[in-house]
Amino acid sequence: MPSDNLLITSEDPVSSGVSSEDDDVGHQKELSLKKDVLSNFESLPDKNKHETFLKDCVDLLLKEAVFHGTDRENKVLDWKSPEELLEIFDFNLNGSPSTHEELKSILKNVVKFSVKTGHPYFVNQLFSSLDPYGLIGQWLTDALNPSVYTYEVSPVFTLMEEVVLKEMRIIVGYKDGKGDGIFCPGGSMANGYAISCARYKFNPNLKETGLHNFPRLVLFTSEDAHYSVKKMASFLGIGTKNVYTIKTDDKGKINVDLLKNEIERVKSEGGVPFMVSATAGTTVLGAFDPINDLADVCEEHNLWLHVDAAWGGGALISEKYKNLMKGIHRADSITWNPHKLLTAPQQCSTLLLKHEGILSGAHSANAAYLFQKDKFYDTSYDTGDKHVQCGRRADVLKFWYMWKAKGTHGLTRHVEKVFDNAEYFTKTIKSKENFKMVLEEPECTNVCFWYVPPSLLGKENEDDYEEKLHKIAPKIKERMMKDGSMMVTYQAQKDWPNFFRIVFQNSALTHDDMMHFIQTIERLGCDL
Ligand code: ABU
Repeated sequence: MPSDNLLITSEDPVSSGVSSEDDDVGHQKELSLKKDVLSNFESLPDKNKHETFLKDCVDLLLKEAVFHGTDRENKVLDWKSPEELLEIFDFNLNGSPSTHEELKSILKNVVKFSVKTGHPYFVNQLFSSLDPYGLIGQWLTDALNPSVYTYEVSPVFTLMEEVVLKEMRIIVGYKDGKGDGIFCPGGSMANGYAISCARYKFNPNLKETGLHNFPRLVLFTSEDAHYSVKKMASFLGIGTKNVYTIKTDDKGKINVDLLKNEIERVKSEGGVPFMVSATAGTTVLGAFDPINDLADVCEEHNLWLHVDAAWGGGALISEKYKNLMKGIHRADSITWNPHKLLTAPQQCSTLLLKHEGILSGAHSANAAYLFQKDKFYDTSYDTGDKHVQCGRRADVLKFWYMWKAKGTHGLTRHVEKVFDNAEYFTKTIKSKENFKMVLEEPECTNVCFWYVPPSLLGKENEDDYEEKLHKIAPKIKERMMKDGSMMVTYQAQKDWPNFFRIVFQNSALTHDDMMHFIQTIERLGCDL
């Protein structure tokens, strides 16, 4: 807890170097504790001082966060409102250092009040799970604390990134794995990079001249695409109004005929289309846009085709499911986040490109203090300048290490198991009268559905049915968070009332777990 009692004043024997004659053993102990704590400011591990502390902390994390936090017998979360948490958790920072005992107790509290996203019953987001190999890769990344801009600082990670990105391009189907790629801080940024590359390809002069005297550039995506496409268009000066969102069909896929009409309309109005951003696995419904059809349109109009496969990309690793993204090798760029379907720890996002040189052309700034051209080694390995970031985490290691641990076959088994769970869950709820699907045939492992409580069963034709159904999912969500039993998200979309979106990406889940989810929702909602 707060360590104000350890504040050292100028009168203090430790700082004055004077010890009184009647020091007893207790006082000596106190003094050595104070001395120990006073050296906390030094940023270097000291074997005598830190080895036991670090081992204790790792033990604590293993016990509390890793094993306790992922045990089905335990809660997914210990819900506290912001007011309650501010009251019981010591967030305050003050002038004096804390003891190791205090620091360990703080760690324990951080775990206690955090959501256990590795818990099998955390099915709330497009990420979950706690992969042991990914975890140790993440911890090693932090122990080495590299920044992947130059080979001199990050030799292993520089080469590792190139190997992983090439393997991913091979899986995508780019010829001989050729092209380019980067690790990005999240899928939104990867989509932003794609827009930037597409624009650079459209006219490289823009890098220096900016948008001044440029025509109105327009890009197209579906109404169900991730919101980052609009955000990034705004960030890059294109403007959200120049992102044309095309309606989706009843499966959540972009309507290609409408897209064609819109391209013609924009051209007739003096706009200049330059890009289509398709989605492979939409955020809510998990729909896959028809990539081959979009590639045909892009070829005809000379547009850059980007595929946001941040979520669905993992399915490429399975022969059984890669057909969902037929034609993806025709895309100019692809966002693929291994931290989603493949469960690498957060964050692990990539942008893959078919073309070489565009990333660097669009983003390099040749900072002479960092990317010296007269280094003693081949400076083409100083890959950092193609990123807009300078300092950059090595997100590759955890994923590469997982891949080593499981082999490509293991990653395939993982993907096929999570699809099997999604299919089993779907089949089961379809057979129940109190569950209703949003899409009859979900394509990915996010399944959207309504739970219909007994009070609303058979009342679909009543005027206030949808209004009442709209309130069911939020109430069940509140109850599950308060009892800590599971976490699944809900949303309203299009003109549908609130519905649940459950997401499967933990390959340790079983069909019994699928039944558990169904029974938990029924238990929490049967009286509504
Ligand atoms: N790309 C962010 C996805 C957020 C979510 O639905 O989990």
